[in-house]
Amino acid sequence: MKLYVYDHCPFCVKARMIFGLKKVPVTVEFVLNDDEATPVSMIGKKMTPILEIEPGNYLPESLDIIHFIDQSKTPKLLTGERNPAITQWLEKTGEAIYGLAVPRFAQADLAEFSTREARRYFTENKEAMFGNFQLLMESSEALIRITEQYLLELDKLIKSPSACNGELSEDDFHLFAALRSLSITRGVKIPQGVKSYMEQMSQLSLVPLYHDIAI
Ligand SMILES: N[C@@H](CCC(=O)N[C@@H](CS)C(=O)NCC(=O)O)C(=O)O
Repeated sequence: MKLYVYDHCPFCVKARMIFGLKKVPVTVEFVLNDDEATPVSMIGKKMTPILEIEPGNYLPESLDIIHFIDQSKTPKLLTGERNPAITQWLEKTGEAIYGLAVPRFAQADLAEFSTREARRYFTENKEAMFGNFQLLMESSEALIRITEQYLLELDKLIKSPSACNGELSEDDFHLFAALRSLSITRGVKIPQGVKSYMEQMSQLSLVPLYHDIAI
């Protein structure tokens, strides 16, 4: 199977995670960010992640990919209950986490930006959604301070480094994807419980954090 992704894309992170967690082999293909033709030829629109189950048979949508792979082989991994407090935490923190992460992605050495045109395409599209990147970078200090407060709240919600609610659930995919995005930001103080969770989930899911290239 092949999984078509952008490295920065949190939905793609969720889809990549299930392969590592479930130990199902997959070839991860990074699509250039301005390559509209490849995803459109597969699923009729420009969107990743896309799983190529077999040649010509494509499955989009991160949650559909997660459940498809989880059901493909026993034992099923997503057996835990969700915690509404994790959903609420993700809703309230999204603006700060992605306000920090998105302008940094635009500067990072990621596979989907290996041409100048692809990086420019991302910058133009995402500035229209998130606002001017230079201004966002200038508000980093304030955004980091709010995020650090949020992380202290999250530290109390995480029950285990290998599953935020104690048993693996959809919450882990949403939460790790957001925290992995945050890891592109240098200088954020991360409480020990959150740090252990990020490191353990990264190891189990085989999705590396961005600490080495953090900006
Ligand atoms: N509902 C989809 C959302 C996927 C999505 O929004 N992907 C973004 C990347 S993060 C995308 O491909 N956007 C088009 C673009 O970046 O040009 C899923 O869960 O897989």
